[in-house]
Amino acid sequence: MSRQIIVASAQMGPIAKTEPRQSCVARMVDMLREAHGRGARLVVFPELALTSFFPRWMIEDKDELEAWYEEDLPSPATQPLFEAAAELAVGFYLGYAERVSEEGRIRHFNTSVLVGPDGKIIGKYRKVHLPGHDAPQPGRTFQHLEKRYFEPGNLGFPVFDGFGGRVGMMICNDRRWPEAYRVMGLQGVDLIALGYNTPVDHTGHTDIDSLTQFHNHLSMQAGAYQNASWVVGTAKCGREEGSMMVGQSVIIAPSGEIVAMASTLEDEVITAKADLDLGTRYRETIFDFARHREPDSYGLIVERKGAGDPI
Ligand code: CDT
Repeated sequence: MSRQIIVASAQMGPIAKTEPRQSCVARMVDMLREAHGRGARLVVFPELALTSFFPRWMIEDKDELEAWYEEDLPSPATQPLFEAAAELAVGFYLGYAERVSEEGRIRHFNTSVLVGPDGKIIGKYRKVHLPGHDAPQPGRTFQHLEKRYFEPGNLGFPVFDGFGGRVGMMICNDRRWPEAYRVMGLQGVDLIALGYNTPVDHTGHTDIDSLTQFHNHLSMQAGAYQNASWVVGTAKCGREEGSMMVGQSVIIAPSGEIVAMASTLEDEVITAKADLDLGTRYRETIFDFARHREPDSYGLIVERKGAGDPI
């Protein structure tokens, strides 16, 4: 049976601080419809796609801060997206800030969900690699306070059955860490959906700002190739509340080649036909993990949390 599907990356331009969630969702529904018109079955939206990228601000007022998070999805504001997905039979990945009551306390995560073509949630992922700081850094025009506003994800890197294959999720900074891809590669991932918000000047070293876009693609292309997986990376981009963020959302084949790339810094849909069997030629040869990986010889064995297997 053919495992070819058309996948879409639905890049978003800036979201203003005052833009209501309903407006962001309307933008996403428009793009979902456009992607459907091009035959897409899966649409990948960005990280924290329902609001402006609020970790750039130090927010001291508790109520003001809590207003950036969502509880259960679909919420009244996001319902139209879930309904459009079911109507069109198009699934999606959506990043959002999650507030949840867990282990007897309120917790906050930078989260994504994978939604099936029936509009129902297939799986959830919580961002593991939180960049930035837990306290404001003096002298910075924009803060990056993910460590203050979120806890590291506690769901590992799960891979879900869906869209004719095995689908995993990452969120932004995760894409720079090879182990994130490898944990999913070891589970036979076919396609990794990920959204990002990446300020051009995120390192604080202006002399390497010009490499931001290169490193964005370098990480995802390497992760795709070394784990024989498709990667769909979707930006929220452009000048958002004064902070310039990179675009160039991409669809990357298991060869590591970019097969589609956004050309604007605005809302833009790109699509590609993804043959989920394309990874097989790598998985059965150069990246046949069972035959060629030698974890016992690595010198350092890291135990996977919650499972006994060495990675
Ligand atoms: N959102 C996110 O994770 N952005 C980071 C850059 C910020 S580092 C202070 C990224 O890796 O793209």
